[in-house]
This record gives sequence, structure tokens and C-alpha cells, in this order.
Amino acid sequence: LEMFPYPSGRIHMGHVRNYSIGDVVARFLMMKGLNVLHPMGWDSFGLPAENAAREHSIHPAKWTYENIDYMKRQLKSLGFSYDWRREFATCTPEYYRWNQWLFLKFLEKGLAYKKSSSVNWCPKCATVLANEQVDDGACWRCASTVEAKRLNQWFFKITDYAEELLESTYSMEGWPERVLVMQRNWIGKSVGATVSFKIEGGDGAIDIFTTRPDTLYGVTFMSLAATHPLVEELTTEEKRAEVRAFVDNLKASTASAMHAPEFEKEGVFIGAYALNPLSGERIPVYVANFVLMEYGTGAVMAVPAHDQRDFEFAKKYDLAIKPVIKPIDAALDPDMKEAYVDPGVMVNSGPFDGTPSGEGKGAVTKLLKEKGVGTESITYRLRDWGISRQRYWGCPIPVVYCDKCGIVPVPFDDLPVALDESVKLTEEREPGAEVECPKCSGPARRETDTMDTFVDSSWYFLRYTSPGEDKLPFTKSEADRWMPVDRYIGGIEHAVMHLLYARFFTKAMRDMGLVDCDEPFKNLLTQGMVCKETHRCPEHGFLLPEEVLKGKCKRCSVAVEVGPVEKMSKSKKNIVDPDGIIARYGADTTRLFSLFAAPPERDLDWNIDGVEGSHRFLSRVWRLVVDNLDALESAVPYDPKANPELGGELRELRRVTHKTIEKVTVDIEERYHFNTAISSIMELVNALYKFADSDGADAPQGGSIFSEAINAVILLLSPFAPHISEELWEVLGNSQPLYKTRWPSCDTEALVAEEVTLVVQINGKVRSRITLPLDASKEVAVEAATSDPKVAEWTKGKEIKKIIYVPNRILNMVVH
Ligand code: ANZ
Ligand code: ZN
Repeated sequence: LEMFPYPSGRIHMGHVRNYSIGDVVARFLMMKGLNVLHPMGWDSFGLPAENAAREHSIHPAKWTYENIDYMKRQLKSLGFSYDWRREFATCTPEYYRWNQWLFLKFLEKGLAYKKSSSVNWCPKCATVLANEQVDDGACWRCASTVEAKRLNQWFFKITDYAEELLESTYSMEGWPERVLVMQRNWIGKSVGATVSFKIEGGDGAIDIFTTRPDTLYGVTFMSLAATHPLVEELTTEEKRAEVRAFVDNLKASTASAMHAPEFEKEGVFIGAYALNPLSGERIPVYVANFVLMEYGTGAVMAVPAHDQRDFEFAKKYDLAIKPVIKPIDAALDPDMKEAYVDPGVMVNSGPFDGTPSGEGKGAVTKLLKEKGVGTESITYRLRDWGISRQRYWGCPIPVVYCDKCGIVPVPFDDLPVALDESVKLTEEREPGAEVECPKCSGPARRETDTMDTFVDSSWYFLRYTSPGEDKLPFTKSEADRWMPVDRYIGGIEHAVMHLLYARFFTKAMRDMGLVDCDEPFKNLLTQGMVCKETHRCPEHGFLLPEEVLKGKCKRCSVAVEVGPVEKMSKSKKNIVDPDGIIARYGADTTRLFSLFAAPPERDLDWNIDGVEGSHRFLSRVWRLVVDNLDALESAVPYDPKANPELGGELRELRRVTHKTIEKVTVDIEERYHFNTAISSIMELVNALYKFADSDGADAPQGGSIFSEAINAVILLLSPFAPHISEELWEVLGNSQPLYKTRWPSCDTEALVAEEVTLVVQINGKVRSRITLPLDASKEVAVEAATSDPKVAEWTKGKEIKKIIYVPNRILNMVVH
């Protein structure tokens, strides 16, 4: 399974690479005799369709389906072996109704809920932006200043699965370690304690989450998030104006701004004090801009001596810094320049003095627990997944709002809630259509938000197993038969979100009894990017490859600057359109180059010389077959049992043939090393040219062995370059198509090279006889001879002055 594309209009080289890799695996496994499900579809909801609709007044549906048609033709021209009967597009009601069905199931199970939250809002695009879509506080598309806005939004409760999503990563052997690490970091499990700090002169308390209970005696102030409910409650009259100004200002700045590294830590004293639950010390309470309401409890016990953020804050506002952990074998530095964050020994900590900090965490937590003011606690960085989008071209969220009944789910039987195809895409969003409340039949309005398109891609792989199913999202027996996906291939940019959401969906659906597997993707391959150098004209900016002629800008004839090799992107214009390459060199060359130029996980540097090289190689294969058609057609199949003793050139060709079969098989099956597989096929082709030139095919048995080798070349090449292979296969008179033909197997007996006895002379006298493979090189012969004990006696401590080597017969070494 390769990640399905967004139908943006045309495929790009990244698609070609991704899908070529998948097709090699699919074709290889088919030829190995496995049942292969190799599907393709369209991740077809999303913003570009809507933007195109606004710009060119074309309906998003029309734009999308036209793109799908075009791209499908492109994929077909590349000869990918998809089962097109299973194709679907996520923007069709036949698909998105099951998104809605799953949403309702999630709602039933408490896995979907609505809450108000602060979002990045672009006023111009009138939509929510993900943190990744905000550059320096501006919208990535229109550059408007992004605002913070509170919106009522739908969420999926992925946090319910945080622990399992994390735990499973430790047994997912088929995934690259770096992707697992990214997922673990995203989930971000922190083990620590929740501690309750009483408020001085009141009866409430501030609960904080800390990973460092061992530093409890070093707390010198507390920090609350701006939106923490206690801020309003605890702020004293004289501080109120100042605190309110600070909080209002902060609410207007975007969430993403806080992630910037140069972000300045600021805060305001709210006039209240809390009490340290163990030491009883009086601690001033602040509201601070770096405390997130969404993490832990939204409140922090600040320990400036041992936390860098708190340290900077304390320096800025001249607050006490009280060290309570000292390095194990050194004294504490009396004037600290930064927080001491390493482990050490507890000091200034009452009964805990002398306890190692690691041990201290548990010891302090235990005491807090006994006193009823704290407990162990785990926090995850992972947040629930906000799925509401203020967008038209997406899957409608199937709920209605009734004045009387509130939020009412659309009944299952009324699905799909169809997209209103007649809607005008104006800047102002229209209110939801008036409908009858399913509960009280009173007036109600439809939800107008649609779902994040990541919902669509969180279960699409399951739909491939039974695309026609119309009672459920997919047929359980079919899903269980095929799942998990044995090999999933796609870009590293999906390492976190898509893969994590798909894993969450799979687990949630398992718990609903829809499918048996725990994880969706058994093996994951993340392919590298396709890169190319950039060209820039001082006058005309970045240039497309075809706008450059002999190093000069075609428009102004000024020399272009050649920039570094980087990921192909429209903005840098360092892109190559697959259509042009296919038209000029053919689909097979395009595929072969993208597989040959680099191993799949690495970045691939696009270069036209490499493309030409791949094309020349395929031409060589073509000529090798058609120029020798007579010999090949008259050859009888080689039977090793009837001819046990082959010698010379014949035996060698057979050895190379079977060695190549073995290597290509292992390279594809175990290592995805398509580049080395292709280069060994190239070597075999070279050997075949040599053999043909030496008239080897005319020797007795020669034709049969030549033909066996040619067949191997075609079979081994076919997953990479299926068109030329299939054609040659037919030219050779085979009636069965290649993809239905069995993958060749390696005759291990043929791998044994013919051996000869070599006479070894030292200074002209015969000293030993050694056995070597036929036609061994001089280096191999000398290496074997000098490690022969009888020869070693004569060469020990001496210098070899001269070597005379007659292959397969004599090696004479002159030593002094
Ligand atoms: C006291 C302390 C002392 C802390 C010390 C750290 C070091 P991780 O590891 O990322 O989970 N914290 C807790 N809630 C927070 C929030 N809502 N916003 C910002 N910071 C918050 O970080 C956990 C630590 O981050 C917690 O442990 C807390 O500071 C802070 F020497 O408590 B610590
Ligand atoms: Zn109602």
C-alpha cells in the first residue's frame, strides 16, 4: 500500500518514486505466488479545491474529478499494477457517509465531544489554522495576521489511547526507529506528581503537575496559565487592572507564538500567596505567558534553581533562587548563571537532605501522599484531536442543533448528510440549512463545519478490502483477512499526524469490534525526497529547468546562479514534470531511474544524465534480445540434471545468472535495495554481451544457457520496467504474461565456481599447488598463495619483488 495522493492536478516526481517503489514490491510478490492486494484511491477533500473554486469559479467537485481523471491516466501510463476495481475517492458520498457513520459511533462511545478551545484564526481565509500553518504569526497562504479565537469545536479523544499508542511503539519492529521516536515524542509521556498548594488566607488550593517532586523545597513562586480559572479568583483588588491587561494581551497572541525559541518569558504578580505543603513557606503567585492551560493542570511550581525557564523568569523579576539539588561530587556554585538541571543530591530539603535526587522523587511523593496533598501522576503532551474545519469541501459533520434539544446526532439511517452541491462559495459562510430536529421535530440547523481531511485518511486502507460494502464502512471478514497492511510506503512528512491518527482509528475500531488487528501497518517504509539543484536568474528569479539554456536564462541571456540540491518544490521551480520525461524516455526509464538513483529511504538527486543512462541500459537489453533472436528461438531449455558437468565460459555465465537471481531476490525482499538489485542486473547484461560477442551461444549447450540467462534478465527486470519486459517476453514466444509467471529461483549448485589447480613457484621452484576459482584475478591468486602455509614458509619476512601470473596455470613470485 502506498499513501494515496491528494488530486492536486498532476502527479509529481515524489509520487512517481513512491508508487514505483510500491509497484516493484507488488509485482515481485505476485510473481512469488502471493495473493497481493495493491490498491489506489484519492484523498480528495481539501482546501486547494476550494481555492480553485474561488479563483476560477469552478465547483470543487468538478475541479477534483477532472484532476482525478488526469492523474489516473498518468498513473496508468506508468504501468502501476493497481487493482482499479477497488478505487475510490474520499469526496464521494459512498465513502464519506462512512466517515459520518464512524463519527456517530465515536460519539456513542464518548470518543467524540464538543468543547470550546482557543484556535489560530485567519480572518481572511475565515478558517482555523494548525500551528504548522502559521509562519511568524501570519497565515501561510494569505499572510494575514493570525488571531487567537475561541471556537466551539469537535474533538476526537485520541488521548484515551495515549498509553497504548506509546506502548505499542516498543514492539513495532517493522517501522523505522526514527518514526517511532517521533511518535513517542509527540505523545510525550511525563511521569511525576500532582501536588496541592494551599492558598494563604483562603480555603482553596492550586494543583500543579511536576516531573521533579525532589525539588519541592526549592519552590520560590508559582505560575498560572493566563486562562487558569484561579487567576480571576485570586487576583487582589490592587492588582486587578494590571493582571487583566496582561491576560487580555496574551489571549490575543497566537498559540504558535509561544513555541518560538526566542519567546520572552513574562508574567505579573497577582497579589496572592500559596503555601508550600511540606515546608509551609509563603510563595507568591504569578500569571505567566509560558504556562499552557492545556498541559498538566495549567499551573507550575516554579523552581528557578533547577528549571531554566523559571530561572530566567526569576532573574527578570528579581525573585529568590533557592538551590535544593547539589552536584554529587562538587559544591554548589553560589552565583548561578543558569539552572542546575542534572541529577544530584538533595540539600536544604528538611528530612530529605542527602537523598539522591532520583530516589527523592519517589520519597517526596510518598510523604505528600501520606499527608494527603499529592499523588503520582502521568501527563501526556498529546492533545485531543480537533477535527472541526470551517470549510465547505470536506465531510459534513452529522449533527444538528436544536433550540430545545441542543446537539442532536443525525440518525444512522439518514446518512449520508450530503454536501450541498449548489452552495455558493462566498467569503461569508451561510448559516446551516434549516432541518427538522430528529428528536422533537422542532426547527433545527445543520452543523456547517466539516471534518479535518485527516479523518478520511485514518481508515481508507480498510475500505480497500471491501470497497462495495454498503452496510458498514468495510466488511469485517475481508478486513481481517488482509489486515494489517504488510507494507506501507510514503513520505516522512506523515511520520506523526497521519500515521498516529490511523493507529488511533484502528485501535478505536478494534474496541468497537469492527476489526481484529491492533495496529494498521506492519512494515513502514518512508522514502526520501526527490531533489534537484535550483536555477536563479538575477533578473527573473527562480527558473524552471526548461527556462535555462547552456547555463543562461532563456529570457535575458544572463548567466544563472546554480543553487544547492534541494527538495523539488513549485516555489523554487526546481521541478521536473513526469509527463515530459515519460513522453521523451518512456515510463520504464522514468521508473527505472527513480529506483536506481538512490536507495528508497535516501533523498534522490534528479539528474538528466542518470535518466539517459537508464534509457541506454534498457535499449541495451532490447538489442541484446532482438539481435540474438535466432539463437534464442532455437534454444532448448537448459536442464542442469542432464548436464551436471559444465566448464569454462558456460559454467561461468550460469554462475553469474544464478548469483544475480539470488541477489535481486534478497535485495527486493529483505532490504528494499532496488538500486543494487538493478546494478546487478546491469552486470549480468554486460556478461551476456561478452558471451554473445565470443560466440559462446554457438557452443554445445551455449544456446540453452544463454537463453536461460536472457529469461532471467527479463524476469528480474520486470518489476522495475514492466513494459519492455512484457514486450520482450512476448517477442520470445511466451504466451503467458510475465506478471503471471513465477519469479526465477536460484540454483544453488550453479553458484559454485569452477575450480582449477594453480602451480605456485617461488623464485622459479615449485613450492605448492592451490585450488582457485576459474579465471581468478591476480590479487585473488596472490592472496590465496601467500596464505598457503607451504608458500608462507618461503615468503616469510621477505619482500615480493616480482609476480608473474598465468591465469588458471602458474603463479611465480620472485622474493628477496
Ligand atoms: C517543578 C520543576 C522543577 C519542574 C524542575 C521541572 C524542573 P515535561 O517534562 O515536558 O512534562 N510544567 C508543568 N505544567 C506545565 C504547563 N502547563 N505549562 C508549562 N510548564 C509546565 O515538563 C514538566 C515540567 O514542566 C513540570 O515539572 C513543570 O515544571 C512544568 F527543576 O515542576 B516542573
Ligand atoms: Zn429538538
